[in-house]
Amino acid sequence: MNVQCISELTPDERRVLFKRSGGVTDAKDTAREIIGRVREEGDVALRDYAREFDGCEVGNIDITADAARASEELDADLRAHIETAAANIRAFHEAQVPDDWRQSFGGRELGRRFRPIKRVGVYAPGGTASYPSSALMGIIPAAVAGVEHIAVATPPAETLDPVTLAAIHIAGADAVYQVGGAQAVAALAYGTETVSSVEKITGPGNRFVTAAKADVRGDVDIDFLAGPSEILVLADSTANPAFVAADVVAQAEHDPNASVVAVTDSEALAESIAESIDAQASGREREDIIRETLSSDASGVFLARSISEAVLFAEEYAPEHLSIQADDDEALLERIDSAGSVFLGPYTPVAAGDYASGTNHVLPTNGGARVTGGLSVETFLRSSTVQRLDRESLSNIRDTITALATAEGLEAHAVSVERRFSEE
Ligand code: HSO
Ligand code: ZN
Repeated sequence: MNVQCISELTPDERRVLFKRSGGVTDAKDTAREIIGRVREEGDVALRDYAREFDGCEVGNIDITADAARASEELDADLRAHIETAAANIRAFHEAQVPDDWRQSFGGRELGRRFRPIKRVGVYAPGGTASYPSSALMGIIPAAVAGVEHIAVATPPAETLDPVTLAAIHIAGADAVYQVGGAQAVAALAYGTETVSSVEKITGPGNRFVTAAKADVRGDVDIDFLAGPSEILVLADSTANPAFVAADVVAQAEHDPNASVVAVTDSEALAESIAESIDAQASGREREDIIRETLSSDASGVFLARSISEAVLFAEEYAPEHLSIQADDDEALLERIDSAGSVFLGPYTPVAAGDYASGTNHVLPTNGGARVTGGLSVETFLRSSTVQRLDRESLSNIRDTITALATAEGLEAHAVSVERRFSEE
């Protein structure tokens, strides 16, 4: 890997780094066509698409019982580890549950109430990206929020991944369907004979899933459009280059379209990180994918002229995962606003958050961290406001309401207030 100086990047090179896109645009037309067919033909379309895209004949679309069985039959040791991860994820998400509140604002009693969305759909990716951990991350926050009906869609296969099925069951899904891609999103959004429709669809998937989520948004709610994994490690001269490289290589193995970046103000460290990345990529089971990710223009080791330049670079990048490996990591964190999930210090590998520390790994990519956070309990809650005024607190804002209503030409609004004071 070469080290590039931030100050020497061309505008085009900067654009590739900062305006990442998951290639969703190309998938839009296909996704729309699939959605249309699922809406018209229901289960028949789901079975046809399983044949065409997944190369398998689907018997039962509803595999809820198979997931329960997979969990019973799972190797006891692995099951215990899934339960440990699930317990840690549950604990962190339980701490997020907001309390309803009411407060007096000059006699006006105002408050907020939080209630779970009733029916949600969680997409659990399959194929080479079949991640039991993502099933836990998608389902547990919904369960903690108190969602009544959690439906899970996972792509069909000749043999479904038993570990993912078990994780889906352990996390607390109410219904499990074998349906993948844009057709899964369509089925969850509009329903078929077998799949009952939901009010919100969450979870990461391939670009067809993401394009379909963008398409159905409006008819149903969605979380956000997540793309391939990203990591940015912000390091100073005190960082251990082998640790930095290990985290970079780890996220690089997800997908050739992943983006992996290390940025530092130390030239010596930049060189050692680059060397260590090359060395650690060698011999890995997924070396091909890792090498492809590393060679992309959206990945690299970057040298800043100062730690401030490195911080600005990280902030502009707005990565899904930000790892800070520096002497005063808390001070650097203070200067960062845009990151999906932050990992501080040498003993906090991103893989800890990917699997078992308890935080969620379904996070905004492609700069989405500028406007949103990752999956959380709030993703599955809605809020309403509540208020009670008495005669006195209403009279305090009476003239203000009447003046604004009159300015808007809405006389009946003004009258609805004045009536309260004219009946004495
Ligand atoms: N790093 C991924 C999540 C994941 N890692 C699943 C391992 N398994 C999210 O960007
Ligand atoms: Zn990962």
